[in-house]
Amino acid sequence: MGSPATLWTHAHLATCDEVMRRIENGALITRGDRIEWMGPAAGIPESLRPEIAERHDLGGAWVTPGLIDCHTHLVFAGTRATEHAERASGVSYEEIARRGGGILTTVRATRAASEEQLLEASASRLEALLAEGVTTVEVKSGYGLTLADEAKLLRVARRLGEAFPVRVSTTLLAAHALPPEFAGRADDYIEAIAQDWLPQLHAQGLVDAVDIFCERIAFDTRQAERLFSAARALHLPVKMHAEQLANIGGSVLAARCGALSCDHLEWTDAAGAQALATAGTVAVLLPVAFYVLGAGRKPPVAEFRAAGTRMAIATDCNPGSAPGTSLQLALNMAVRLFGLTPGEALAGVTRQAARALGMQDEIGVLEPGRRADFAVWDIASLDELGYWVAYNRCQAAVCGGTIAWRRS
Ligand code: DI6
Ligand code: FE
Repeated sequence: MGSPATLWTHAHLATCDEVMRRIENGALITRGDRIEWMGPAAGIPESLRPEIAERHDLGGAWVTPGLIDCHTHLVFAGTRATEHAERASGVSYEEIARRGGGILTTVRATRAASEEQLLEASASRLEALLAEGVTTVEVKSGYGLTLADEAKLLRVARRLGEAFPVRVSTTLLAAHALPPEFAGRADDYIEAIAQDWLPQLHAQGLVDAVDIFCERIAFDTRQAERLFSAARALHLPVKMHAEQLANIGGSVLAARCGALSCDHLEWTDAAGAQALATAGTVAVLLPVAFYVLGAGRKPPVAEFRAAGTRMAIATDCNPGSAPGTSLQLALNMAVRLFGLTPGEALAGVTRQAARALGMQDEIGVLEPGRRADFAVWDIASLDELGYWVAYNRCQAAVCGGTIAWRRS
């Protein structure tokens, strides 16, 4: 009872729950922003029929939970097309970073950009994600690296969440690179974030989680531990970028600290996989970054499977290692390059991605009571998700029971 209900018929449902249940010839009833009922179309409860005020015929499409992009650096200014060209002629990502380019190139451009300019640039990227059926996006800071500039990035992320029906989850990644102001003083920089920036940004309601880039060219595990203890004191969840370029012990530490996710993981070993599985920390795989950097090593998917590590997939949208806004392409690459099954890849952008954001009770699965976020697909079989290469099969994206985007 209450607000009028909406009936979505002539659909095949992929619930993306633990058993990846499918309901062919199904229907959904939503009310407000929630799923109220779902099941075979023949079983629509008589009691609900009189309350249906709106109907949508989905024409035999597949419906999945709205996709979740659980790792992006969506808010940035400028491009790194020049560095991309240099890498094509053999200069490595690490070399470019060591000489003050890489992330710091984007930091300079982002500091120089106004909040409005950043909002405009990021909005067009978010629009592209939405048009692929993405209804929740995580957005990291990390291209400001001063208190004021990190706040600016996080405010843009929050404003995107207000301007779009898409849910935006924000992550403070001030520990992304050492800014020039702190050259040679990495410990002092971590202290500044831990003691000063994080509490202030949190008090402004700008931080949903805290992340750190744990690599030889960035920060070590001791510094990660320090930052995580500051996050814990504020009851904020933590995440980590680890083992993209080398293994310096990040994933084991992330697991020990109960991180929501540990991301990249090309250099993770069996012990890391086991630690993540035991802790329930999601391994977020980022195949677009793997592809763009021409990385020589793949994440240990067989070890993850053997250990029972949950695997999610994300775009890593950023101007350096993953300049793109296609979660469908990431899905295809996860299957083609990393050997995930289409089912694992689909779970990786729905149920597992929700867990990587700590939102598993709210989104990521089609189930009565959950938020009515779903994507409608112009496909005959679910295996087509992960099959097409950069060919958008999304027909409509529904956020909180309302059509947020539809193919014209
Ligand atoms: N890993 C990544 O994939 C992004 N950040 C990070 O720590 C890339 C950031 C960039 O190159 O701009
Ligand atoms: Fe990243």
